[in-house]
Amino acid sequence: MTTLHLVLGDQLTRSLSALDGFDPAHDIVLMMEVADETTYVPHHKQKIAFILSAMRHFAHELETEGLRVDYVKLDAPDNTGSFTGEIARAVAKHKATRIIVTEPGEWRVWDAMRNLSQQFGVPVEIRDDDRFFCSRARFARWAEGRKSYRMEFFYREMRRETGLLMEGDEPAGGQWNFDHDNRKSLPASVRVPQRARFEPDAITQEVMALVEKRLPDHFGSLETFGWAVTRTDALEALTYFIDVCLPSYGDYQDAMKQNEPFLFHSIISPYLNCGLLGAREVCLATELAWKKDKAPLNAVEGFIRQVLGWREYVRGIYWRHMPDYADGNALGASRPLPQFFWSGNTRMNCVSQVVRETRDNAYAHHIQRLMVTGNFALLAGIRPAEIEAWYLAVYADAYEWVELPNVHGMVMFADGGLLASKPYAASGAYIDRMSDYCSSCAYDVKLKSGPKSCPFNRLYWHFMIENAEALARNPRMAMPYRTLSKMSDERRAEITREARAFLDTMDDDTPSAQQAQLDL
Ligand code: FAD
Ligand code: DLZ
Ligand code: SF4
Repeated sequence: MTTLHLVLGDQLTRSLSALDGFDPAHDIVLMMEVADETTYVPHHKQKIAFILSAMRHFAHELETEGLRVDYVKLDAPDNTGSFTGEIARAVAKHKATRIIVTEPGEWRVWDAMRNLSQQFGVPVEIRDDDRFFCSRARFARWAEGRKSYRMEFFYREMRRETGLLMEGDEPAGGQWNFDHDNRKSLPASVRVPQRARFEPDAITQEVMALVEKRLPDHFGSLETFGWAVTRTDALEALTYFIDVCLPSYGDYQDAMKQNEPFLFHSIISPYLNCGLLGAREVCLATELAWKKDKAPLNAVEGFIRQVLGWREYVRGIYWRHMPDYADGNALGASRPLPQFFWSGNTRMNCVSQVVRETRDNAYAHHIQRLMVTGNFALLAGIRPAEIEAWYLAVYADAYEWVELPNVHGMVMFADGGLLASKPYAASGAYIDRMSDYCSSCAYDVKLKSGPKSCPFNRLYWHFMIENAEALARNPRMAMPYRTLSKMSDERRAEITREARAFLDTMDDDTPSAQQAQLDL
């Protein structure tokens, strides 16, 4: 009587529910590297190498502990290339009579797993993923009867339920929210901490060579690979964050700086999402830093809000509304994704910086994702499915359950306001306030029209004009629409003309194309 216990690439946690009750005498852990997962979007090379290397290290740890692991490598001769194909082979090979799996993180994989039993004629048990604070059922109870959701109310319930940063029934420090203190730009005098790279070991190097050989055209560079691929190293990264970066995390949470991709962020999302770190342990560790006076409350609350609040909230929305959630396009956005999202080849310095850092690191921090590339995609009216596929491909932490609500809901407002009460649309002034990008840009952030004016300024008002029907009645959009109503017809016509001219030629907005025009 052999039971197959599946461990997927984002389930690398020893206490995973699928491993409960594992019987070393009879049972087998099945782990599969499969072509389907590496290519369903053109994942960044670092993302693939990170996941496969972390999987191989995790399998090795299980084996060292005495568990039998059937580990299928990507280049194994009989590898069928899909989860279902590999499970079918393993069921036959081990004469398995039962399959156990923890609920997969993505809807498409969960859908495939729930049909396995019928396909193979063996019972399949799908267990809850208890690595999250809020189960799917718990979120459904919270969401019941609400037409739209607001993170703040969900988060307060989670704080009460977990007791994190609580003093009795009251929030620590008498306040739930320190966002107001957490919007500082970065003064030039503040030194940004160095980040250590984890040197690729033999296993990682083998995986990197495999990725380079099989997927040479995927986005991104492997040269700068420095991710932790074991729990021990991921814990080291967490400790460094808490000791060195956390005290300033709150203050500079929204800041951006030229050539400084990490600032005071934790850079632990890939580890949390693949299971090397747990959400509870990182929240408790940061809370402890506050209790020991090693980090201020605005920093620790700001961090816990992201993990206990936003992370659980977006997952709840994903599972409550999939598979239909992905289909919406409330603003009817229809423009194709420009090439410079892959090349970084644009004169907009902010966009170019974020794309190039993304290519080098498979990472950008939240405000870069939301207010630079995201804001641009929103203002330019990029087709939601295209920009969603981009975000899913390019970041080491990207899995659909967390990427989709952030992009579809928070960035593109494609869900019509289910996740956020208003679109995060902003002109160049926001980017100028929160970064030093504008001072080295070919465009002038102070100009609102003309060929040298910042494209974010031109596109901002065009976005408001184009989407007036959907947005003008939103009370949180009252201010921009009041300003718009005072603009003359001529000014509106000029905005539309200039924005369209930019949008129609934006892929030619490269330094070399501009030079070619000057040379004519
Ligand atoms: P920190 O700033 O140090 O934050 C700590 C942790 O909080 C993160 O590790 C992450 O687990 C969590 N967190 C913070 N913000 C969010 C959020 N909005 N949603 C969910 N969790 C959050 N995060 C992903 O993990 N995967 C994604 O695919 C992803 N796609 C995104 C796409 C867009 C357009 C936007 C705006 C945000 C996206 N995020 C995503 C959220 C956030 O940008 C990243 O979690 C964060 O940048 C990761 O870096 P960090 O670990 O240094 O974060
Ligand atoms: C992202 C990813 C990649 C690139 N490769 C694999 C893989 O070969 N095997 C695997 O088990 N998981 C991989 N993953 C992560 C999966 O896509 C992830 O487990 C599912 O999306 C969860 O539903
Ligand atoms: Fe970005 Fe505009 Fe600033 Fe250039 S001027 S960096 S395009 S916000």
